[in-house]
Amino acid sequence: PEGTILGYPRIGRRRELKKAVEAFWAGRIDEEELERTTRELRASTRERLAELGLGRKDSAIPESFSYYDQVLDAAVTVGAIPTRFEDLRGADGTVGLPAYFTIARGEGDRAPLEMTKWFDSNYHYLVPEIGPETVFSLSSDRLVRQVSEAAEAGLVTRPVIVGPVTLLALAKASDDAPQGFDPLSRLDDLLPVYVELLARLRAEGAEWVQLDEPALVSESLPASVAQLSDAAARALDVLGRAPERPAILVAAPYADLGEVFPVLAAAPIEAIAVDLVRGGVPAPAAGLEGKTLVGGVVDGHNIWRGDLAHAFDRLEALRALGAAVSASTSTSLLHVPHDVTDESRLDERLVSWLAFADQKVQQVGVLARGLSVGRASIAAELDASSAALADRLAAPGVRDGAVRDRALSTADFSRVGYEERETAQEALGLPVLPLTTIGSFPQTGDIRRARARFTRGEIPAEDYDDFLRREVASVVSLQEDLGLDVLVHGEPERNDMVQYFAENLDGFAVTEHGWVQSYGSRATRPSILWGDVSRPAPITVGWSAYAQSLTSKHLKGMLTGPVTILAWSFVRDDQPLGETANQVALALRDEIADLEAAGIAIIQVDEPALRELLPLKKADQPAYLRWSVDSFRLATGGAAAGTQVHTHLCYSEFGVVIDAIRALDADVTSIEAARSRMEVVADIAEVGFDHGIGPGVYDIHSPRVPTVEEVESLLRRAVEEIPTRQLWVNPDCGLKTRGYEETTASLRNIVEATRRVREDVSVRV
Ligand code: THG
Ligand code: ZN
Repeated sequence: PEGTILGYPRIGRRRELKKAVEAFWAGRIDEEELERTTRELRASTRERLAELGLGRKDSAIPESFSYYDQVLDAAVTVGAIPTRFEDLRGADGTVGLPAYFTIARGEGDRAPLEMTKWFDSNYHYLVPEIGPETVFSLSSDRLVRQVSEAAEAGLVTRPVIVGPVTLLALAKASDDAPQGFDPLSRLDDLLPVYVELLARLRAEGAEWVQLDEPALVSESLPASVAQLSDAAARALDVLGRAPERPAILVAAPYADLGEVFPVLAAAPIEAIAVDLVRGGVPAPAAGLEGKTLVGGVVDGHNIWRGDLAHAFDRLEALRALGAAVSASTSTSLLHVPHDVTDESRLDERLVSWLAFADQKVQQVGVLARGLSVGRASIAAELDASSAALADRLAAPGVRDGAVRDRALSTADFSRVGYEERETAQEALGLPVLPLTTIGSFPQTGDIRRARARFTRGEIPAEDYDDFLRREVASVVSLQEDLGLDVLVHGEPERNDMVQYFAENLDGFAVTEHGWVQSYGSRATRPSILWGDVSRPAPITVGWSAYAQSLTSKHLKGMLTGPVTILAWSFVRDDQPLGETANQVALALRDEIADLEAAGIAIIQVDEPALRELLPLKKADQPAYLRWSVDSFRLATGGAAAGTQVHTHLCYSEFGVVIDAIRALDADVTSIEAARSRMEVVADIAEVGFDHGIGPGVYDIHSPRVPTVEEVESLLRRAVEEIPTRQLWVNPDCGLKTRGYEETTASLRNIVEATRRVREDVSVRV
């Protein structure tokens, strides 16, 4: 086909998948009903894509549904499941839906697969575990059945599956594997299962199959580009020579293919999809004759309507390579919401600048028509797109003089030296091993219901405000009862740590139905950062000051940092990210000044996403680390020496970003550590990190309550490695997703464990 997309959102326009899957987990519907609901969802997706212009019979419609995650799908399809779940296979060796969900979510003592970020998107996949013991065998025919489901409806669709190289490159060595085992070493054993799958798909009528191989563009995986490239050559040689198979499209999105492109060009496959939003038009390569190049020119990462004329130019440049050319999205549309026409409350002018998934499918349709009939046939659409872009760049608010006139000096990015701050902060009177939490307390059903009723206009603002105040008061008194040292207000007023700020800053818009899958059944609604950012009024000061008025302990102000606000929003693409980050930073800087004026002496600026935005290409990383660190320093650089600035990062992978974390120059940094049983403290000690550090002692991702002894042993491990004057005691992350029962029990145990350790380390040295 002349136009296609690499994948489509799976959650449903009204999050039907989430509702069905969660109902199944809760036992409210049975497997048959889940199958029926999702079958309807898949059917309506195909119909929608056909209506939007993708061909019904020419494999233009991707078969890209997943019940939970596409990497888990591929692992289960080839039977690569950890030994601890082997007993869940059916009598015929297949892995059914209940087993699939158990592998995704864990059960009792059986830990689920680990979850991590999918390339530079905000999607999280499950990490396969593969060892020498893994027996590859076709263990699920779900993809095959989806192809036949489509065939029954008279459609020829294109099944999509994560390819063998990416599956292994993203896997980690299983628990049973020897030290240093590399899952990629199992490639030759895995390929026959893919060969068998291809034959099954072909037999079911599939004319094309799409193998997703984004690992080939990444420089951030354990395998080197050379190893990946070599693996791809071997894999495609085997798959390409398979006797019975559909035509193969290899998609390698998210960045430039670089030196791997010639390897794909030479492989015995029929098509290659390249990301022309993140990457360039490849150089000519041998082997392209007779192949199709699928040009990913419509941005799958972002919600901007973009420059269609420029997109068409790139397709024409691609044509010059001598292959047939087809128009596509740069990545799967998994990363964008369904349909901008569902948004009734967005400003009309803003809407005219946007394209969600359905609009992007239409854009692909336009480009495809241009490819087949000629540029002149789509001139009107190209002009309309250029006009919308020009309108956007000139619109009020996109450039705000007052924001741009704020001159920055180098001094704005620095505070006085750490020693001087440490001395000034002695006035805070904190004990050794100060106890605190990350910021949020449980978002109970009551809180969610009250917010929903307020949003729908069913309760007046004053009542909602009173409700929130009572929540804050109860969270403060709970922390006092428990004996924590630095208290928080619990954030009941925040729906989400980014959306809350977006709603209170100028330059952002928020959507009503703009859900994007984050992992499994969970989604977020990224805000749209479309204009220059400014703060019309203080945001958090009222809540923090109120909470502080209730206690004589220190109350920690809670802000979300500039990098995280950018990372979890759809960000304008008309200026460098660093510039946008600095605008957000200035708004936060003003907020910090107001918090200080309101008597708040400890302020946390969370940057859990600092690691997430790290570019895939090594060459791009230094510039990113520079602007991201700078924006944090600009946000916090105005804080007085006596104000203690905290930050929180949601992961323990200290390594790659340690220099950046150090450069943030926060007085105290809290990080995840409980799951890795404090392994991270050794790294911290090794690099000589000398500021305050709070390695988490409670894994909040699990409902388990850690015992006093467990926490005590973690703390003793930390105390051995890190000078006590640097150490803080806190959970791994915010408590928002936990219930009160386990939160209270866990915090009580943390306080007791800390009391025991303090007896031995009473001085802050
Ligand atoms: N906020 C935003 N983006 C994020 C996170 C966040 N991206 C990364 C990480 N955290 C993703 N983690 C989650 C965790 C929980 C949920 C979503 C992403 C979640 N979502 C609810 C759901 O799908 O039911 C909806 C939340 C709501 O009702 O607002 O539970 O913290 N911006
Ligand atoms: Zn966290």
